[in-house]
Amino acid sequence: MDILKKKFFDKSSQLRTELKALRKEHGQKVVDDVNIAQIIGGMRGIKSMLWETSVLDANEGIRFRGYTIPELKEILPKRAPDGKEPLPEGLFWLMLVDEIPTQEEVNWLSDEWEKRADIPSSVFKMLDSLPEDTHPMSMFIMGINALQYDSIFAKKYAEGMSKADYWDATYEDSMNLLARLPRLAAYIYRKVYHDGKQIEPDNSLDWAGNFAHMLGIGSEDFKSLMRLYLTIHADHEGGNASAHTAHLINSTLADVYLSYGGAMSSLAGPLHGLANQEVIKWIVEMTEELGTTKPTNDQVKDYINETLKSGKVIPGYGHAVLRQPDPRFTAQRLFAEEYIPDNDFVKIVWQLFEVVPPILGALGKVKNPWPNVDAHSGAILVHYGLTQYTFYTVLFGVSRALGVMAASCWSRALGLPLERPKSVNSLWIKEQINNS
Ligand code: HAX
Repeated sequence: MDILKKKFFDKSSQLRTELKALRKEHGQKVVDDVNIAQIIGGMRGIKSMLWETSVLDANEGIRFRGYTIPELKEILPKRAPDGKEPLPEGLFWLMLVDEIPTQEEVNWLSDEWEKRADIPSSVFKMLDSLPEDTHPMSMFIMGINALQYDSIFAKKYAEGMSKADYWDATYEDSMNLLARLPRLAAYIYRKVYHDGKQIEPDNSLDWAGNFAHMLGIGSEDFKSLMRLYLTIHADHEGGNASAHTAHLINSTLADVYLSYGGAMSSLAGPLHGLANQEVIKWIVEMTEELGTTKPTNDQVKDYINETLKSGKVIPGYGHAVLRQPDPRFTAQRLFAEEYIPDNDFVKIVWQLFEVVPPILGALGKVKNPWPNVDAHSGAILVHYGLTQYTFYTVLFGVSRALGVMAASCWSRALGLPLERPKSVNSLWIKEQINNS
């Protein structure tokens, strides 16, 4: 058994025993109320699922196993020569076993993923057969599903695997799929935007650095950006649409290829991960309409009001849980301040941070007028030459895999059951009101 798997087995066995006892002794304790607005309003805030890897606070933002993003930037292992940004391998380790890994442990994980990264040519052939205008996220989802034939969980289940071994097969599938995702995503990028001229992996690099290399943007600064980007987008507790989709599908004992593929379908919606492409598209259209990349605040205000008047949302602003600027936005802002402070699009992103919140606040209905994770990424990616914004949600998806896979391992190790909340109809709601 490898070192990470052994640690995971020990930790998850212990929690499984604890949770069993806790449920037996305290299972009937009431911990939350639900009101009608929550039922009609997309189950907002209803506490109803177990998710170990991260917790989101409305004001403070995300904590991964108790650590904020600035703390992770300090303590997760890094890589020379830049050595400033955390390695996503370290975050996966932390989410999976609740320990900050050593440099050696992270190097082991990079090597392990490198060994597992091969993708069969049948998957590439399938992608090559798709119509040229297929959206990269659809290609990504099809690629993930095309890899499912190789699921260890699915094979072992068909052979009669014991419940006690579900965690093991899920761990192996998760490690294999995580290893393959940068290659799959880079293949799609090079196929769609660079005439199919592929770049072979550089196995001396780490997971994110190699991804940057295979995309064809090999500068050290871009590799650093990818390390940061793939770390901060990884997990946002379990209730967000992509993570929750994975959790629901995986609870049926569908393997992680199927559940993560489903998560990516959720991420592909414009109210969720597709917002990152919508933000830069909206900014580029603004500069084109105004004829300048250095607009005044009044010009920007007019453009925002025009967007709102036409019945659209301001992409990159608002959040279902957060009530402050998203720390993932701030992390990207700090990166841009350090590396590319003079970029015009970056400056527009900062200008929007000043101009948008008062306008959204004045509408009186927007619960969070502050920027979310998607408000910043596009401007930085464009600077480094990744201008093809229809690819941006794939980048987000590669990162989200870290959280979804770690959480899926925990779900199977803890023996979490099939998810099955109760739905109600409007008649039932009216009866509750009349009976109260
Ligand atoms: N621009 C304009 N109106 C907005 C708004 C925005 N950025 N954010 C919220 N509102 C509106 C809502 O559309 C809603 O209007 P109606 O009552 O007329 O339907 C009202 O304000 C109340 O919404 P809310 O309770 O504040 O927000 P929700 O929890 O319902 O929705 C969203 C959260 C993120 C979907 C929302 O803020 C939004 O649409 N933002 C723009 C899209 C976006 O950036 N999405 C990415 C979110 C982060 C993420 O998941 N990244 O992957």
